[in-house]
Amino acid sequence: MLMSQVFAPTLRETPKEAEIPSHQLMLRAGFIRKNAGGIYTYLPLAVRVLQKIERIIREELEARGCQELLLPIIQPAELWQQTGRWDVYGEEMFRLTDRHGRQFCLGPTHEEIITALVAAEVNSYRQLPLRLYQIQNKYRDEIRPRFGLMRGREFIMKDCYSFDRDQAGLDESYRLMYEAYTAIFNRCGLTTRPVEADPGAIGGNATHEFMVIADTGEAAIVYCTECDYAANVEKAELLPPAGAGESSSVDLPVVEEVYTPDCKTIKEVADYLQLPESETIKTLLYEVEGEFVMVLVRGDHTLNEYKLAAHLGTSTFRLAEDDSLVGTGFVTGFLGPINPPAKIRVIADYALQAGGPYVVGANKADYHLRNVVVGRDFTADAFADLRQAEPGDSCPRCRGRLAGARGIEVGQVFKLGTKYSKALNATYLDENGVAREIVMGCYGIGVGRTMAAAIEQNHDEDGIIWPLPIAPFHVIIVPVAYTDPAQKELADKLYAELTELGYEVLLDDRDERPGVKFKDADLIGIPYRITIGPKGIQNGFVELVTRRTRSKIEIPLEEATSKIRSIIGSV
Ligand code: 9G3
Repeated sequence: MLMSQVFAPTLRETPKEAEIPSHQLMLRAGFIRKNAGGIYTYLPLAVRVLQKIERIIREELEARGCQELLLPIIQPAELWQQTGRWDVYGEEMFRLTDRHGRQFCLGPTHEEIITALVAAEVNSYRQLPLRLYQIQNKYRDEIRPRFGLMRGREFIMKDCYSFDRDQAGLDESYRLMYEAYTAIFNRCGLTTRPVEADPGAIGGNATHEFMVIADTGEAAIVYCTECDYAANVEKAELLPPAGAGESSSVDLPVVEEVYTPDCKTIKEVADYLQLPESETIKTLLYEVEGEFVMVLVRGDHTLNEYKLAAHLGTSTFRLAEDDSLVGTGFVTGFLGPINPPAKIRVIADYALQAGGPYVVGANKADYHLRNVVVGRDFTADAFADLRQAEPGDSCPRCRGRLAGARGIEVGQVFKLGTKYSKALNATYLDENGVAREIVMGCYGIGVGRTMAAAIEQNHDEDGIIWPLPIAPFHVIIVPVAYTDPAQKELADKLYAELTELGYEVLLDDRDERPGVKFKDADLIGIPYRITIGPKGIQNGFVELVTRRTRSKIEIPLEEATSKIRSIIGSV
């Protein structure tokens, strides 16, 4: 294709609202344009990349027995009411009413739709396993769409759903999808890391997120430096501390009250008493289904609310507001587990089974208690894994050291179980004619997010560096002056020969200064550039520049095509 014809309006300046490289570069290189917050137009160069990612996805899924279908974007409210999710997602769901006053949503995901389809059409074990997928726009009214395609309100997702007879069947489908995802992201030239994640509201029992490791990633992950354990920090498990509860407290000083005027936060108390935050206990009061629960973590640790939800067996809880403490006797900033003003359930993070003595709130304004020994001066109703994992913690699998990284979630795989098949009555008759619930899994890939993540992982100060398998074009031929007949003849010849070999070639035929053409080629990120200039013509060579390494080599004209082919390889 001729550069003068490509609709890729490039920008010299970086638009100020773009904060991360992929967003900045896709705007500057003419890949996307914004229509509204979180809603974008994909321009031709972006569509070429999306199509390559989608082709890789289709090949890997079809090779594992998945069949593509296309589900409606407009979804009737009834199905979501049957699964009880119509009121769960609130503002995030785009809702609309048709001319007859019937309620619909724009599909944020398709569990309901696909399960209703299978419930209606599958009734025998002979039809299972069934794996269906689509590549389709999704709609989620994000409160703060940002980072371009990373967090949009309309985005392209590949969503796949597996339907099996039983858990063993689901385990097999899950394994196949996990394997497919590894292949897909490898073939896209992306380094991803699957991490254990928290199933959240979707339900089900197991889930992994495929993360592209990038400093701009929104997800915080920890991974073990010794084994292959990795997890989203929301989910990362921690073991009880070694030697928990062994320390004898016989000769430790008794609890004493200490005046800590207006010291409400852990930092203020630790600073005032001149001790590390690790020797204090953070006391949090939660309202859980109408009753107070006291949650204790070490002062320097962070409570992980996903783990609290898992321990409590519900996610409907919230931190008690100050005004809801009025009249209860609890004093904000001076809360503690000793002599609370009312009988209260106390749960504590594992870490408090060791260490100490600690400082805790005295349940009295401006006072704390010191020398508190867990087990002697108070005990919790339960000790659990409640704190947020951090780099430096011990791996829950091998006790190796955990390291931290940021990740971009480009895919996720879920074991759903029967949550949706139960709600929508998707059953099959087994060999003995007994009705059984279908066991489901669901598997998503953010296609636009994968393109953006590829840029986050592959760019430099001059622009994008596309991995060859998903590059919009493989080679760009840049004559210094296409108006020069000799350069034009050579450029056209190379273009024809490389195209004949199956490469996708751009030819920059524009009457622009060479510097402008080179900069555009670097910005757009075409993996290989062939420069044709007067010196080259004279001395019989062309120059091949590799975008990623910036290496430049001169190739004699007569062997240009074959040499270039040996360097680029097959596509
Ligand atoms: C909603 C809204 C937002 C949502 C959901 C539902 C996330 C919702 C989770 C999933 C799970 C999997 C199939 C492909 C892979 C991911 N945000 N999720 O269910 F109504 Cl507004 O989408 N779905």
